[in-house]
Amino acid sequence: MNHATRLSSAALADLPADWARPAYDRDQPCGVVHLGIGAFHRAHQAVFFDALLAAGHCGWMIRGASLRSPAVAQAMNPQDGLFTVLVRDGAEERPQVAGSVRDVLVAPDDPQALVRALADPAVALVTLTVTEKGYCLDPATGALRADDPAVAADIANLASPQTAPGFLVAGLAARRMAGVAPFTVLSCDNLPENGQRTRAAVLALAEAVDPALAAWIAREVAFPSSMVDRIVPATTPDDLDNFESATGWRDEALVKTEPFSQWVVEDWFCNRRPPLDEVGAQFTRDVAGWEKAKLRLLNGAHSAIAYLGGLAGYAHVHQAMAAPGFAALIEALWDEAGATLAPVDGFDPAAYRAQLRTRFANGALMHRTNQIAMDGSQKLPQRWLQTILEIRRAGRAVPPALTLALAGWMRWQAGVNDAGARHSVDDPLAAETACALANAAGDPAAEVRALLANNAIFGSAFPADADFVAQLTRSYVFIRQEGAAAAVQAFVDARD
Ligand code: CS2
Repeated sequence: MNHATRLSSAALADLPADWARPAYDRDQPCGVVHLGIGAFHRAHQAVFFDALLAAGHCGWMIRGASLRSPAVAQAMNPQDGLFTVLVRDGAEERPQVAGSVRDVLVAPDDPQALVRALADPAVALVTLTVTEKGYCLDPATGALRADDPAVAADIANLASPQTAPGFLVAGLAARRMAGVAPFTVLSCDNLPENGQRTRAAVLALAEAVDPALAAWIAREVAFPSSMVDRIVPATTPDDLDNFESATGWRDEALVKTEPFSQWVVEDWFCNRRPPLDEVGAQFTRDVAGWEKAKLRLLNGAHSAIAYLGGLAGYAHVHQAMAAPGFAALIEALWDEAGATLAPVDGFDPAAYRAQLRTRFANGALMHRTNQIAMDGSQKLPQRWLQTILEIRRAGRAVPPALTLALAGWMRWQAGVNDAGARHSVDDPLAAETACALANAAGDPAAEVRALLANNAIFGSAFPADADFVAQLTRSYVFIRQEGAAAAVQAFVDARD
């Protein structure tokens, strides 16, 4: 067996000549702290900052932080923060080593170290990818979940925070005390008006700790919204091993992704603004339209593929997209969602849809349906439910594709697919959905009603919409009896 070399600063010069790598001085201040340094951050924001540093803009190194697990720190710190981005499309594979991450802190190991990093005057920007549930908000109302034990712990003891809003408040409090200007808080999660939501979470937590601090934050801190887009499947142990045997390099922090990448950022900063527009991002006054279109078209379709495709036994997005009926179902879902979108300057829905067809067909990504199926309770409101509500409030017919997708989510909660194979339901509300199903004692209509009664996900309008409940129940019963593959086929046949 040959011995692979682990990626590190010392080994940079030995990389294959055609791999892109950082040629800039990495020993410069961190202007960014990133909360939630997973694969998505590495393949998206960190690549933009790598380009910024490569273009000669100084002071934009990133200090990463994991709020839960030490895994990323263990992968990246021995590599001096370096990692490879593998851009994959068809047979084409382009490795690029990115250098924008300095190091990674593990918040639970040393929360004060992260608060100190946030208080560093060189830091002008805090970016976040903490996933939907990381904001500790009620998915239906967007209010801070004061009943969450971690939120309650942060309010009781801000000296040792646990949550993302808690760290932001503690970091801002330290800066205020020291007379240092606040950082800009930039959410990069798939939530509508993610800046406003982050602001609401931070202000609610600050208010509970110190109303004067909350007032200062409300006055001084910018919380731009942003739309982020790049498909980044979770890296698997096989990906690491295959990379090692193909190249002779071991990279524990490798990420694989698609060529496409987009970042639209609201132009609202209270501290230095990184000139991201020079490296392909867009600054705009109004991100809401972009976010809504991306969430309803890309993510909405993704979740439909995840549940219906997963139930039908397709492990990967491209396989589901090639299966009978799925492409037509997704077109129907896009028609339904597209009708709720107001025109956005610079956004061409037809071109976007065409691009999505190609992106979803990229088999080299091996994007798992299971990965997208995670945390559905946190994703459904912005991906499907708001769309359905708007359609119904406008007095229009129940949208059948979105309704079928929702029936697929409901069936997914049972933890068993069309073929009887079991899957785990990876969701913070999994215990609640399991309990709802158990209480319905095998009656499908009662199962639908029990799941819809979950206020945190659905609010109160859905159970009261009789036509919608009837159609949802029909779709659910069909999936339960015939399977999701047959339900998708029947949906398409009925439209022909
Ligand atoms: C996906 C997203 O896992 C999911 O829920 O829908 O991560 C999706 O791949 C990205 O938003 C693409 O930008």
